[in-house]
Amino acid sequence: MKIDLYAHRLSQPSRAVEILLRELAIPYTWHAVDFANGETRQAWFARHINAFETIPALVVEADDAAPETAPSRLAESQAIMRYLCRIAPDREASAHWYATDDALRCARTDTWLAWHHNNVRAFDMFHDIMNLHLTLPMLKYELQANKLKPLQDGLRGGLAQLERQLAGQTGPTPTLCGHDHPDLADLAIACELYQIAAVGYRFTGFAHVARWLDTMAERPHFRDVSREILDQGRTIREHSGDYLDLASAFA
Ligand SMILES: N[C@@H](CCC(=O)N[C@@H](CS)C(=O)NCC(=O)O)C(=O)O
Repeated sequence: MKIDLYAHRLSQPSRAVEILLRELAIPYTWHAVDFANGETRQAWFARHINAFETIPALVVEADDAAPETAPSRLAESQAIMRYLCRIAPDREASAHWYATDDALRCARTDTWLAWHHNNVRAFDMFHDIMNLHLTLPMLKYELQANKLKPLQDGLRGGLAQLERQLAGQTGPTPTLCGHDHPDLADLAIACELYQIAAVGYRFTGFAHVARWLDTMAERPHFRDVSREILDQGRTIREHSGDYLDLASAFA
């Protein structure tokens, strides 16, 4: 099987898919898509890779496919991740991430994956952080107050729910569903929150979330795939100064 991943390392869902490919030891070819400059909206991408015009996207060719068979094109990170867990040759590893033969365990993971859209991803503030970083100093206060603050306020509700969930788990490794190994929900949500942790936001008011995120970020594949977002975060931090409210936003 030949797998091509179209992605970018500054994209949260792209990183989740790439980290999973590595965790499952599935070989893949990586293609950088310059989404910030509109590459996903170019005709070639929409026509041949993903009609939704987003990354990550996966193109899969079976080894025994007839020459006239078109490769499968997959979109949406959560669908892609579930697919990868279903086809991974290493069944033991994939069962940790998404236990395809345990309906109840999958339902619990799916619950948090679905929750993630409205409670974490919906308050993605990275675009506005980039805007703040690139804009004129005189506009920074305005952007912080009008754009970033409402997102920070919204995210706090999601962080409080995550905190309650993680506080209720008793295992040695903090995971959302209480297993001793993270699953797809841990991965998707951690990649999303790490995007702003890289800029320097600290979740000091949510101690269990902070510890869980640190534990996820220590995983070697997570660390390797997240290097670029860490560098980008550092650059933003060094140039944006106090405007970001790094210390107290989630205190
Ligand atoms: N729900 C989608 C979200 C994908 C998404 O928003 N990708 C962004 C990058 S993080 C993108 O491709 N944006 C390109 C654009 O909007 O033009 C998923 O999980 O795959």
